[in-house]
Amino acid sequence: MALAIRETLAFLMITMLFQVSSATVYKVGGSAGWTLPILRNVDYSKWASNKPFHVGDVVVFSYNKLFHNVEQVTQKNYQACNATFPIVSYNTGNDSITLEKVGHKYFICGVPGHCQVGQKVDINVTPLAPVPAPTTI
Ligand SMILES: *[C@@H]1O[C@H](CO)[C@@H](O)[C@H](O)[C@H]1NC(C)=O
Ligand SMILES: *[C@@H]1O[C@H](CO)[C@@H](O)[C@H](O)[C@H]1NC(C)=O
Ligand SMILES: [Cu+2]
Repeated sequence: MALAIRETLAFLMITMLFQVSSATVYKVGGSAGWTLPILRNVDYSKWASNKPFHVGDVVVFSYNKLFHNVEQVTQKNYQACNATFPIVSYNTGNDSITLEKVGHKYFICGVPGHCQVGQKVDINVTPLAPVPAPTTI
C-alpha cells in the first residue's frame, strides 16, 4: 500500500515537471521577424492578439542589428514611442526573452521613427489554466 502511494506521488511529480517545462517559443512577427511593418507587411498587434502567452514562454526577436533594436519600456513610453529610458535594451539581432510573470510586457524598436510606424509589440502574459487537484490521494 505504502509503495502504491509512493509511486502515485512520483508519477504526479513527474507529470508536474512536464507541465512546467512545456514552454512555447514565439518568433515575434512570425517569418517577417522584427522589422518595419511596411517592409514585410506585418502587423505586430495583430500578430500578438491571438497568441496565448504564458509564464515560461519565450519570445524571440529576430532582426538585422544594423537597423533595429529592442527596448522594453513602460506602458506610457510604449504609447508615446519614447525609448529614452528603456527598462531593458537588447541589440544582438536574435534576442530570446523569457516571460517571467503575468502581465503586459511592452517592446519597441528604439531607432528613431520605427516605433511610430508600428515597430512595437504588447505581449500580454496570461495565467495558465489551473491544474486540476489530484483526487485519489
Ligand atoms: C521619455 O520618458 C522619460 C522617462 O521614462 C521621461 O523622462 C522623458 O521626459 C520622456 N520624453 C518625452 C519626449 O516624453
Ligand atoms: C536565435 O535564437 C534561437 C533561440 O535561442 C535559436 O534557436 C536560433 O537558432 C537563433 N538563430 C540564429 C540565426 O542565431
Ligand atoms: Cu527598427
